Amino acid sequence: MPHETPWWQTAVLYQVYPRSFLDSDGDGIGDLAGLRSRLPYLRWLGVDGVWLSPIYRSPMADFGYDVSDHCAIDPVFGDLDDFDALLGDAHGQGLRVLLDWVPNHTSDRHPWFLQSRSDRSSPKRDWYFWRDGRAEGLPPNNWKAAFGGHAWTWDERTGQWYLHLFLPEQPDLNWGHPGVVDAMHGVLRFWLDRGVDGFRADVVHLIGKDERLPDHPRELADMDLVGVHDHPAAHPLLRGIRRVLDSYPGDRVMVGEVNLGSAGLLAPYYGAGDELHMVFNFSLLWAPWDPTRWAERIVESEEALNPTGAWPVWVLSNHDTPRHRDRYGGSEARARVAATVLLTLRGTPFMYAGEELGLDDAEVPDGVRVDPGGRDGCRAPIPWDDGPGHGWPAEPWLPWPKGAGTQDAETLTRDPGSILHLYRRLLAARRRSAALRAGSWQLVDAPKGVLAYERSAGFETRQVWANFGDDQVVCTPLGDWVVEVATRDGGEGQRWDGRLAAADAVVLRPAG
Ligand code: TEU
Repeated sequence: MPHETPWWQTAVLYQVYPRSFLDSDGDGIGDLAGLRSRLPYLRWLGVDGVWLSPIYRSPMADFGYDVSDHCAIDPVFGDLDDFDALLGDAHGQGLRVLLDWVPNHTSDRHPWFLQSRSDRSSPKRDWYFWRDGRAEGLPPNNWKAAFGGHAWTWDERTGQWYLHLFLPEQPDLNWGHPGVVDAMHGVLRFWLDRGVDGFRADVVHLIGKDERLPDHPRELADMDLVGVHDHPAAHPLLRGIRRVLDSYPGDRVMVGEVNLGSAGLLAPYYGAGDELHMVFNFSLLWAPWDPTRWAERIVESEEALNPTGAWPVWVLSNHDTPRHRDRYGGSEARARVAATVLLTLRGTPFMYAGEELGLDDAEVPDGVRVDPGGRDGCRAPIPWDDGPGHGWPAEPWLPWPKGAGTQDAETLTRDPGSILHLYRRLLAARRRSAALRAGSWQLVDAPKGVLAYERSAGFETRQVWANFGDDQVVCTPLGDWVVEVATRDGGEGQRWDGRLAAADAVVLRPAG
């Protein structure tokens, strides 16, 4: 069978946090109709698809990552008709749609959990993890929850503890029970039948658990279990999930969130091409602003994934971490350099809505914070214009990001020198170049403070030179190059003289 590159390997995907994208009905919370009205903007920008953080019915203890009905849209976002309209419009405009799928846990208000907790003899009892304590008042093991405290909550009615690696409102599903496997496969089918292009699977490594639930080693006891839990039981489950996706036409995709440190630990989650299609690599999201660290992590990913044909994924920001502009000291110049690297690496980049506007976080005072994990700052609403309401019909649920006064989509669209236009040029350059979309990746020797690499496919070559430093540098590339994209005004289309200002980057094509 001829091997065609699947769409998701050449795509750039864009994460939408639906509560914060755009409100259409005046409740201050973003919704599906708001997003639908901005699809032409995404098309103009040049991304290939969106991933929506959860839109299912939810009590919102974790803003949608606590699902109480997997097959209904939460009324705050709209309904299934709104979803179908969004999906139809997106497809009509050539945009793919990925949903967030939350397999590790449900809401404690999900009917499955309500049944499970109702009685020790409930047929759904073992859909979740119920255990006796080690002694009076002592939870069954030493596991800690990601948001603090024990990963166990005592349930008075049936006199046992239940497991939750996140909030007590998010009990863990027991994937060792075939009923859970069937039900969660059914959820995938429900959305695949509706036409979604795939899923982002939330903390999917956690579904594989040793059913004895042994204590976490003492030396790791204070660590977030989410970041170290790596059990072989996940792999057959992932193969089963993959078979569900593969039974549909059209290259449906699953990108998994596997929160393990290094690329070497992520590689097994691709299986032999029969588990996750892609796994988020957060190593740059966690990296300091230092080109040596970036180079190490990119090389590590290449070495871990390339030999098996596993396809890398890059991400700088998401809804769980301060935005990268913030992490780099608030510098827009650095954010421009970071964008240039993100969109020219080998692998599928995931952007986080608003990074193309160079947004930083909102300052969210203590009394206004609503997220149990304190992640409100990066979830601030997107400013669409420079009016007082920034294009929102009512005051949004969170304060505006710090730069909202000048960094709205409309203002930046009018300014060809803006970071928004830089993203657009980078996305266009990637789309036109097989070397950037799918070519090999290799480090190039560069002066201190500069990250440089070459991408090539067949006879086509591109180079990227990115100065992370605070001083101007002069680089001496081999050969003659023309600037294809520059982070600063001017220079595009001209022969490159090797000069990079402080926090400055270029994408180059061979001259002639
Ligand atoms: O996040 C999982 C995760 O490990 C984190 O980044 C999490 O924010 C951190 O451990 C909290 O201390 C995913 C989602 O992206 C996140 O929004 C959810 O809250 C979480 O799973 C639970 O579903």
